[in-house]
Amino acid sequence: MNLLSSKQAFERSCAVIPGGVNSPVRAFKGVGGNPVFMASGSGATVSDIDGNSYIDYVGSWGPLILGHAHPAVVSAIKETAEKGTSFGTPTERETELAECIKEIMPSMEMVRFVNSGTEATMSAVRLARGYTRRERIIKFDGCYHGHADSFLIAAGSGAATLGIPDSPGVTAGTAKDTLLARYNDLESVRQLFSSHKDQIAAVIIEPVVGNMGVILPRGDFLKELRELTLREGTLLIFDEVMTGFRVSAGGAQELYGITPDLSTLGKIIGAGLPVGAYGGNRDIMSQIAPSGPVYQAGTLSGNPLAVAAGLAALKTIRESDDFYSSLEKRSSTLFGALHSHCRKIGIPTVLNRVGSMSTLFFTKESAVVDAASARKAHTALYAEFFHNLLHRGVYIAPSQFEASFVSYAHSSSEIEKTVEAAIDSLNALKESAPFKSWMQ
Ligand code: KE4
Repeated sequence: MNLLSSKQAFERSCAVIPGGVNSPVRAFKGVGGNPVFMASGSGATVSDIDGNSYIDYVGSWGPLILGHAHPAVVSAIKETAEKGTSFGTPTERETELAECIKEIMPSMEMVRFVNSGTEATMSAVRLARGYTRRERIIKFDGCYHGHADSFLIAAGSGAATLGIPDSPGVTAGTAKDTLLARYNDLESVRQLFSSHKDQIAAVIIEPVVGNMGVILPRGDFLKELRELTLREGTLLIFDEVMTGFRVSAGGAQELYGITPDLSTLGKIIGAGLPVGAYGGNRDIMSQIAPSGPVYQAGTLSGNPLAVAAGLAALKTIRESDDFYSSLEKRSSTLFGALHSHCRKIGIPTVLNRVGSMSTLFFTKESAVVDAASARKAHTALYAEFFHNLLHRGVYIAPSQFEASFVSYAHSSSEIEKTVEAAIDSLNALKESAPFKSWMQ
């Protein structure tokens, strides 16, 4: 496979863009080698600047649940652009999109649009602090909520500890207000509440984790977290930037039957254009300026193009009578085939999947249930698997700690082709030196 133009393009971009990319995970640091520069996409396929085509399971990291360049989305963007790209005034389409979200996710009685998932989560946390007049938040080790300072906090030693900055530039003053718990471990949350009584404004969680690779909530974890936060007067924020409209129409909150106080959205509601949103009940959301004192603003928030794309996507999803059932079928066929082949040829793996988001962990652990168990995965083997697939025309997430996604555009023949390429890739992996030394 010729990747020369991508290599040259990367050398060129590294001269003017830090790391040659506009978001770190695109740089292939998790799998090695040079990133592939894409030129176009259509349906389930992307094509790079060397003319290679790939069946795409990244889907721009989640937004493209309809696939690339869906006709309804493209024509909505075209028609809107011809009437102007932004006015900096309210427009009726924003209200329409908010009403649509509220109908599908009733916990979001009121919605505010922003331009990214990060803006949504940072605004939701500010709102929770303003509403409760408390300062600390709890997040879970390994969960990612965007790059706002409060979220860039690594786990210190142990699971329940004061946060330490995960990035230069995050001050100790910020870090001290972010407490860390362990995902799927309610006791680690209880400990924080008892040691910080009446100080915790919010617990923010990825209800299904996508950013440690996919990790599912176990048993009554989410239900008990909801009950605990209600007892403590702490707001529960479901970060559904990835899971919203992904794991079911109404997101994880519908799938698991939990009503959070605030939810954050992104990705799919923009169908590939920059959108984020946060929302919750009227009492809380009315605290947001200009109806209340908690300030939040944005030049292009709710801009016509992104709103038109999001409306077209949600309308297309709602008009389909088998959207999530067919996604479920295709996803279970694909990932089920991969996992059973690993078992057949003796490659230790754990498959975590909810609907069309999934991660195959190369690990000897019996289960991957939190950051600690996820980090035991053999990232070099994942990297080998990634490149084996890439050279067979299949593009999955370039990191063991990310999710891969099936879209509605993935046809059964593309799924079959992917299974074939994956079986070849796994057979080759089995014969590789890293695998053999791992199994000694
Ligand atoms: P953005 O600011 O990247 O739009 O959204 C941040 C965010 C918030 N919450 C969750 C649950 C998320 O998954 C994200 C962003 N996800 C990553 C993929 N793991 C975006 C990819 C990237 O960083 O380039």
